[in-house]
Amino acid sequence: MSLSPAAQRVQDALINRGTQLEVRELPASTRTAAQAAQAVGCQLGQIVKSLVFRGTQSGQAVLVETSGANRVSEARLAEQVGESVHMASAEFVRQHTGFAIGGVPPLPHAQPLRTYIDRDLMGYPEVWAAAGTPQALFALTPLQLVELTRGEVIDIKAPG
Ligand code: 5CA
Repeated sequence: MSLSPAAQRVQDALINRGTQLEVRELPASTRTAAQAAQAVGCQLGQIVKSLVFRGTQSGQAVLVETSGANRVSEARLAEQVGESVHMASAEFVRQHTGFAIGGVPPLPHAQPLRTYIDRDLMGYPEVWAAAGTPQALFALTPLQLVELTRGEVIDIKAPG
């Protein structure tokens, strides 16, 4: 079945990186982590949220791959990045990733993004990430997520 253009861009990147990972476009919305988990029948924690933050001073984009069950601690992220950070605007997200919020994938991006990965994701055999649109996802192992994003695995969740 043919994919929408944004989902196809993700599928092409996965092929180009030498994987056999397969993008699936679903009939249901996967715009939020909860919807995504319901659509594929996995735990909320297995959904990969690709969240973009912006360095307050530098303006640099930082990508955080977070478990769907967690909130990102901006304080912990700031420690890693070396400056305070805040959630990026929808426009900034599109500019730096090439995708709209709700479908931002771990790759490919309009510009290379410094990437951190929530350590909690490493505890699952399989996780699901957005694939370019609010109805597209793909499954991968946490190790594949690390390899594909060249991200750094850190403790990033907000306590509580
Ligand atoms: N497809 C789903 C599951 S993979 C997905 O993309 N979820 S997500 O969590 O990665 O992307 C949605 C996130 O975008 C929200 O959790 C929220 O942090 C962020 N967001 C939503 N609206 C805005 C907005 N207007 N400006 C900035 N960030 C936003």
